[in-house]
Formats: sequence, structure tokens, C-alpha cells
Amino acid sequence: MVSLTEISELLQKGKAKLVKELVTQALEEGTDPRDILNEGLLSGMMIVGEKFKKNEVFVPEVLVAARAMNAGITILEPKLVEVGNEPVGKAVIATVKGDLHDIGKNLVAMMLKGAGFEVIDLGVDADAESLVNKAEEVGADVICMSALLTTTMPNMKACIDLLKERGLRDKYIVMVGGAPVNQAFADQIGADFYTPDAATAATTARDAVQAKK
Ligand code: B1M
Repeated sequence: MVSLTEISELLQKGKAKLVKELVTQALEEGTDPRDILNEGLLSGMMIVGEKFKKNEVFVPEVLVAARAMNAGITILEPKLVEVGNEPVGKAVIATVKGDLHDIGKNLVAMMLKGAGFEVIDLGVDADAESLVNKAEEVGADVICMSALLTTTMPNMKACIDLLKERGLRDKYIVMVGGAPVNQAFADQIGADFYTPDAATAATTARDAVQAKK
């Protein structure tokens, strides 16, 4: 039986190939994919984050751990995504301008797909213009923004301000999240929803779109 602690430890060491192998094996053994995600991958990344904060590891180590995390997520994705029959709506998602962290954003995108959304992912470092323009172009229902840096959080407000400026604010459900973001900040910038994790983001988005229709 694959130990989830071992997956976490291999992720911390950046062993992408082994993480991939053990995640595959754990799935074959019938381990719940959500447990592999939470107790294996995410718990490993949390430890890396703590060490990064204390200067016990540096950017290169964090990068290889992030690669191992993505390798594991690629294997888990089909199991985590159970797309419903009816398309729920369209969501445009990005990590905001100046911010290159994409692991959490990718998880939110994956869970949104699982909740039945068509997801248009603008990647990282997306400015307000590109988010609003893309939402208009595709006829999105939801705009989802992720930020991991306190310095990039204000760029979420820039997007909401641009929507207001163009008279489009009420057209979209605006959702924000990421480690430094909280409900108070979401209220302050006028976002519709803050959610602490990817799974809650997806169910909240689905409920909000259905309530608006
Ligand atoms: Co960076 N980094 N990083 N980093 N990094 C943090 C965020 C930091 C907290 C580390 C620390 O000091 N402890 C710190 C920020 C401090 C601050 O702003 N207060 C930091 C820093 C300082 C930096 C650099 C400035 C370092 C440097 O260069 N000196 C630099 C900035 C680069 C840039 O963006 N311009 C940098 C770079 C990097 C790497 C490139 C090395 C790498 C990113 C790789 C990648 O993403 N492809 C990296 C990583 C991996 C981290 C940590 C260790 C892990 C982040 C992560 O992926 N977590 C992070 C420490 C930490 O957060 N504890 C850290 C796992 C992920 C699943 O969680 O993204 O929070 P998260 O997503 C969660 C929820 O937040 C939520 O769902 C997910 C869970 O289900 N969520 C949403 C996310 N988005 C959502 C949107 C929603 C709803 C929920 O609605 C729309």
C-alpha cells in the first residue's frame, strides 16, 4: 500500500517521476484521489512553503517541488474531474498581474471543469484589461482571480474597477482566492465571493450561476 506521507516526502524533494509513479499506484490501489491530493501533494507543498518562509529552502527547491506537484496533479486530474452532463456556464480564470504562482489557480480551474464549467484559463500574470476583454469575448458568467502575493492582491481590485468603469460590473460574478486573500479583503474590493479552497470555489461558482439564471 502506497503511503501518502511518502508521496509528500518525495514531493518535498522534487522527485517528480517518483511522485507520478506513486500517485498512479495509490489510485490503482483504490485510494481516494482527494486524499492523495490533500494528504500527499498539498501537505508536501505546505511543508515546502514553511521551509521557504524560514529560509531553509530557496526558489530552486520550491520550483522542483512545484514541478513534482504538477506531475502528481496531472495523474489525479481525470479522477478529480467528474464533468456533469449540462454545461453550467463559462468561467474565465487567471493569476493576476505580477504573480506567477499557478498551482492553486490550476486546481480551481480543474474543480470548475469538474463542476461542469467551460473554463478559459488565461494563465499567470494577467492584467485587468485581458481578463475583462476575454470575459466579454467569450460571454463568461464568472471571472475568477487568484493571487499568492500580498503585492499582487491590489490587481484584483484593478479588474473590478475596470468592470465598473465600463459599466459591466453586474454582468459578471467575480470570485477571488489565494493564500493571502480573505473575506475582509474580498468585501473591501467588492468581489462577489471569496472561497478558501478550490473545491469550495467550484461549488460556490455553480450555485451563484444557477441563482443568477
Ligand atoms: Co512563492 N511565495 N514566490 N513561489 N510560493 C509564496 C506565496 C510565499 C507565501 C512563500 C513564503 O514566504 N512563505 C511568499 C509570498 C509572501 C507574501 O506575499 N506575503 C512567496 C514569495 C515571496 C515568492 C517570490 C517573491 C520569491 C522570490 O522570488 N524571492 C516569487 C514571486 C514570483 C512571482 O509570482 N512574481 C515566488 C516564486 C515562487 C516559485 C516560482 C518558486 C513557486 C511557484 C511555482 C508555480 O506556481 N508554478 C512558488 C511557490 C510554489 C510558493 C509556495 C511555497 C507554494 C504555493 C502553492 O503552490 N501552494 C508559497 C507558500 C505558501 O503558499 N504556503 C509561496 C499550493 C497551492 C495549492 O495553494 O495557491 O494557496 P494556493 O491555492 C489554494 C487556495 O489558496 C485556493 O485553492 C487552493 C487550494 O485548494 N485558491 C483559490 C487559490 N486561488 C484561488 C482562487 C479562488 C478560490 C480559491 O477563486 C477564484
